[in-house]
Amino acid sequence: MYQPKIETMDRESLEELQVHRLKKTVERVYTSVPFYRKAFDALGVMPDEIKTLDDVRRLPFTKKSDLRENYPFGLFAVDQKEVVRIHGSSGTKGKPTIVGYTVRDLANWSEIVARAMVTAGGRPGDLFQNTYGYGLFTGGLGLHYGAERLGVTLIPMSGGNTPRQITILEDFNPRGIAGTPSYVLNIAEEMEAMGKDPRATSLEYGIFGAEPWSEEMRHTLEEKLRLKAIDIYGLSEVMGPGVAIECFEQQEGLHVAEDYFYIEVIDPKTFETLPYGETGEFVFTSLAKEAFPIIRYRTGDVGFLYPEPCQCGRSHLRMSRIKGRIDDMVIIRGVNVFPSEIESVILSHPYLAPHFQIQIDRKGTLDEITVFVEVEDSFVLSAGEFDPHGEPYRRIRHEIMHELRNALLISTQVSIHPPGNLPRSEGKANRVIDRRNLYPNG
Ligand code: DLL
Repeated sequence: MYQPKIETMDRESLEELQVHRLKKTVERVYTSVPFYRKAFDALGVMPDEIKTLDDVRRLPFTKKSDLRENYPFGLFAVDQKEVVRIHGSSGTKGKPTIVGYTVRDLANWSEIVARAMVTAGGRPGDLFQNTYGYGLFTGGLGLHYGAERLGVTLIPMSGGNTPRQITILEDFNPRGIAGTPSYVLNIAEEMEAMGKDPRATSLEYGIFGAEPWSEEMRHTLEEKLRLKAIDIYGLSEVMGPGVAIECFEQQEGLHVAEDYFYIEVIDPKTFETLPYGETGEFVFTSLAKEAFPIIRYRTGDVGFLYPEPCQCGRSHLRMSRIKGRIDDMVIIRGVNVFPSEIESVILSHPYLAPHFQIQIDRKGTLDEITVFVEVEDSFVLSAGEFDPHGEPYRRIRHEIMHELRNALLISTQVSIHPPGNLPRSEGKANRVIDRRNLYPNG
């Protein structure tokens, strides 16, 4: 079995390796990136003062806006000629955030993804369908080279063209698939619409991530496609997919590739590092990157670190599934709500399709949520032609409002839609329509 010793290394040796790499990284950014030199100087911290992992807390944070302000190559620590690949993340506003990789960075990344694939239940010789988009997005090429490194027969489908995805799935019989949970769900539904049975494919495991998804979404995918749904996490600023992944043995918590990344959880208000078990914002420091080293990157992703080791035997820390992004969190009368909590309610409902969108409006000084949901065909069959004012539809709408209220402790509006009416995803699903800044004065 491909399981490098590093994954089961005792904590002491692992932390020794982390400190060694951290020192080199800190030295590298201080000498090669003016942005970091300035930030270190402003805090009065010199690279040679960083001697232990706890010293990381003395280092400055890096934010997405710092990448934007240094667009495109201002945070690179090597000459552009040494950068052999560029990736980026589109985000929601303005220019993409750009990152770069040297030859060694790409080799390390492939190694990390190869390890991740094994952790997910993959093995050399597998056929594997990659539906992550190829391009500036790290999903496509990241999985691609990791799979090749492992010795997997990789089918580089990229996203979209769903009928062709289905043909390949049926003709090639892959054991594994990768994609956003929302897009692979879309493929399964298209199969059903064509009268095919998505449970009858050859798939045994799916590597899903790049967007927040809930435990209920996992059940839906596992049920619809009869496979094991594994959560993979990553972000371009830190590397791309593979920063952390669940093990197929436990499927609980994502093992962080700690030999390459140092993880912290901070309180986003006080910036204090939180103990294991407490929920806050994930922060990463890269330990071995050349082209784009990053110090204490504030991901905006919310979750916690498991205090106890995993039963699978890997010694690397586990991060929780991402609850959501701080930017997507809505605060309604003091209660924090993440779209994934709404997803959990919708996917547990027998008559709702696993699709939804959330619209946030500001009425005066108050935020208001409207949840757009879609009824299943089976409901229309029993309730009669879709009519949002008709009795069965009004009843189900009230039922959902009630369930959302119980789960979220706030009231939401619900807008009910006929089957197939809400947008389907071909990559990262767009769950939140934020209209708060459209009419800032209410
Ligand atoms: O989404 C990298 C990736 C590709 C991860 C394929 C997994 C699979 P970015 O486009 O830079 O990179 O977006 C990163 O996506 O900060 C999270 O908010 C979100 N995200 C990524 N993985 C997960 C996950 C890729 N498993 C941003 N669960 C991150 C929840 C995720 N959110």
